[in-house]
Amino acid sequence: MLLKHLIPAAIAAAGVAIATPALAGKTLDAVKARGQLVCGVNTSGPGFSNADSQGKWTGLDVDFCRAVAAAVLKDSEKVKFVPLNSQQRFASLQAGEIDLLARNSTWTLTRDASLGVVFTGINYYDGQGFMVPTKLKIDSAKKLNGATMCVQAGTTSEKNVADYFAANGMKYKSVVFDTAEAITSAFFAGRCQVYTTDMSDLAGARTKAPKAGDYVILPQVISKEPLGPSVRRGDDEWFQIVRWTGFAMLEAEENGLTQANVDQQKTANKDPGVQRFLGVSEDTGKLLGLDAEWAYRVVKQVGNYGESFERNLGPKTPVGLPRGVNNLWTKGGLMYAPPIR
Ligand SMILES: N[C@@H](CCC(=O)N[C@@H](CS)C(=O)NCC(=O)O)C(=O)O
Repeated sequence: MLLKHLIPAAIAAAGVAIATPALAGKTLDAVKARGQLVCGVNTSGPGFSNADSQGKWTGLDVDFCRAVAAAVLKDSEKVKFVPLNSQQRFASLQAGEIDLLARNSTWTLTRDASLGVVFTGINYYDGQGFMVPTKLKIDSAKKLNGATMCVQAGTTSEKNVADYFAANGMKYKSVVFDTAEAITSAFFAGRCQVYTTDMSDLAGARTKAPKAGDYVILPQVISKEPLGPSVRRGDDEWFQIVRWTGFAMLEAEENGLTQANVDQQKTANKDPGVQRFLGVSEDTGKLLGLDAEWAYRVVKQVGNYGESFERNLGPKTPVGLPRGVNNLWTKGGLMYAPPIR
């Protein structure tokens, strides 16, 4: 082989990367200039995003917004939360009113390809189900023929329920609402026999019932609802920042890095992967338009994915969901981050 062929081959074999720093995208510039991240969230989704009486927001999606603020603005508190109902959410993102949408939204082809938005990942694997009053003594979704169905406008739930009933040769009468508030109060007031939405939503809604035991969630899961954040199309740099922030939360968990131990681990843990992740040995932030400690701050200020899950949705919370498929791939779940290197 000629020398001129050998040299590029040798470089490739040695895995020498030619690193080019990311150009700061316009969203990153705008967020930095503003000193605040504007994040679209659910109006009231227990475990996902909820404001208390002091206006303090908590939830898995809220934590996601805070993690991006920690990575970009070095301060997880620098977030303005904009509550959006199901129909408003993508239009608001497309119109530039928010920098990021983190609002229990299902990644579908139509949404990803036609709404001017792109999903950056999945922060909760869900599926659609049904909740009914216990007193109706219904134990299966297959027995819902002829039921009145509370459903929210602008959701995948509306479409999936139509498919499910058609596929099973059953009929239903839908009662459509625009907000979670309206739908839960109507359902608990008996205006419809069934409430259909994502399983996590149903568990959250049940915490608002006058008596949780009066309602039962049926076992059937009728769809795949991969919930994840999305950003506006056309800003690849911003997309990368948001996507890798999600991965950083998973990678931290996989490496046993928590909010409580990350400072100690920064010096004590000599694993090259951990040293790189925390910005001690290498600067992975440079390629994203961030600094070396971006991932360290996500863990320090917000925590890893598992910590966020446990404090917002886990068995010890009122929502009380098991980790299930949302566990790490190393523990039998689906959560998997590509290498941060
Ligand atoms: N994951 C489904 C459903 C998400 C959804 O919007 N669910 C309703 C169920 S009540 C909700 O969260 N509403 C709260 C609100 O509108 O603020 C989707 O993306 O369409």
